[in-house]
Amino acid sequence: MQKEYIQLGNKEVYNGQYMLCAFYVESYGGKTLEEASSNIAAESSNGSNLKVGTGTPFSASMGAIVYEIDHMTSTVYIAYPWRIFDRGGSVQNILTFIAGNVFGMSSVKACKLLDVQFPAEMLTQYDGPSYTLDDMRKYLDVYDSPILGSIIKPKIGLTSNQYAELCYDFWAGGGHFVKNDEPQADQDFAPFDTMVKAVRIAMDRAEDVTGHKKVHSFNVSAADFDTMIERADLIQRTMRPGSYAFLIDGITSGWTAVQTLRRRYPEVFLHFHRAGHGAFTRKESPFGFTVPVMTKFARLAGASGIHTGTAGIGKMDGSPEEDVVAAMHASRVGSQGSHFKQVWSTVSWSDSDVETILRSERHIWESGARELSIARRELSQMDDYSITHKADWRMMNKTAPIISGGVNPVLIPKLLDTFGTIDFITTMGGGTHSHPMGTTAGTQAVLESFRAWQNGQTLEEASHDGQGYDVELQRAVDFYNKKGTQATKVKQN
Ligand code: CAP
Ligand code: MG
Ligand code: MG
Repeated sequence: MQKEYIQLGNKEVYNGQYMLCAFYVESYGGKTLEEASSNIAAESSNGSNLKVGTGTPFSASMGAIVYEIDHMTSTVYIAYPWRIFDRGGSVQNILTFIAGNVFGMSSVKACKLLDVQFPAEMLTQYDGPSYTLDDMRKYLDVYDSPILGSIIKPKIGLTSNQYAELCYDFWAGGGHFVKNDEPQADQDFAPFDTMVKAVRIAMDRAEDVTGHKKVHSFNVSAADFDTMIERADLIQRTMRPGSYAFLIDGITSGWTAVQTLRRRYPEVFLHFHRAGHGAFTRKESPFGFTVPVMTKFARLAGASGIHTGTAGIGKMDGSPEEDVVAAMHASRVGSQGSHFKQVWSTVSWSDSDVETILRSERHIWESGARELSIARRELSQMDDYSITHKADWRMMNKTAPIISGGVNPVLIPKLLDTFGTIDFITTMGGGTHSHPMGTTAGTQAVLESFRAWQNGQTLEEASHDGQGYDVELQRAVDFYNKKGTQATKVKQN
């Protein structure tokens, strides 16, 4: 055992100089949690599996500290002096330390990073989001509902014009936001540049017909950064400012791609798609980190929005304990994780402005989404909102939860009640393009379902009240109920 890393009860770790982590740990060969966690702390900070004679008192002070062990839950708490991380705000580097070699150690049977806490002093070293959901709301002039989005399906195989036509159909139906699907890139049957140009034409038509602005999120993930930047620049030349977002497959492209886009294009909504995360976030995975942890790092890296899951309501694995918490970590000034409270303000709690913001935001969150649009407008007139929004040196800007994956009009009320807010983006692919009357009707059913929720009506009442899109919603209710895409799925054991 490397005893120097075990410092149970050490209170220094709360002095703002340490990033705190909670790991679930199991080890092979009957090793105690002390032994296993001392090796994890060494390997994830300044050490290895053997004590070396080449260290110095300073290098020793840069070691991680195991400051608490909970034998009941097999949870170990490890504090990292954040000075060891690459200066200049590299999230990739933090994860290489704490979510790197430790997952490969032969003595460890499970090592899952359950939660992480960044001290306020550390937050100032990282970019955080620049262009936020509030900026997108302002561009779209949409405050009283989630941003209603779609993903064009089939996922791949359409030509650029066929793709753009479906964007038009969704936007013409009243939808706000369309994203490329995560694998869509530069395929020979839908070359990237012709897709972008076709989308611009479709967007112009839809804006003429509806009188409302629209946004499209283009996937700029690519083989190399030069190509990624070429695609981003092509989009900027073709689209109007504010009308586009950059989607990056953050897990398969990597954190450096995320931060490169954040730094080169601070005036663009950075859409973090997390395809591949299930390999290490699912409960069944003994190694990796959780969805709330991934979400926290995405906010630190500067994602304007990240997919945070549907809390098990849609088609993907997930739970309220993880996905609702992840949504709060993404978007709130203060959020409670499974092991730590995280405050995203870079000033101490004693700052009265921060307390006012926290109080007003808590009121908004707890008063539920129906009042959110009113409260958000009031808040935007309140002085302290300007502190949150304008002087981001006090706060790390928010990241928008993107709630997607098997969502359809029938599930919207359940989503809204589960997340208790309208301040997110939701995207529906199958849930709009499979509507028996087609994409536009699918979109109208989405609008009608949200309006039902907002008015406190059941879907049955809303689809027979002679207001809005009764038929489209009724057909959606019949179709999706038959499809058994109800919220309460029975989990396979
Ligand atoms: C949703 C989706 C998104 C998932 C990603 C898909 O399509 O486009 O990539 O939402 O999952 O390809 O499955 P549907 P998550 O609306 O047709 O399901 O949001 O959990 O990261
Ligand atoms: Mg997709
Ligand atoms: Mg109606």
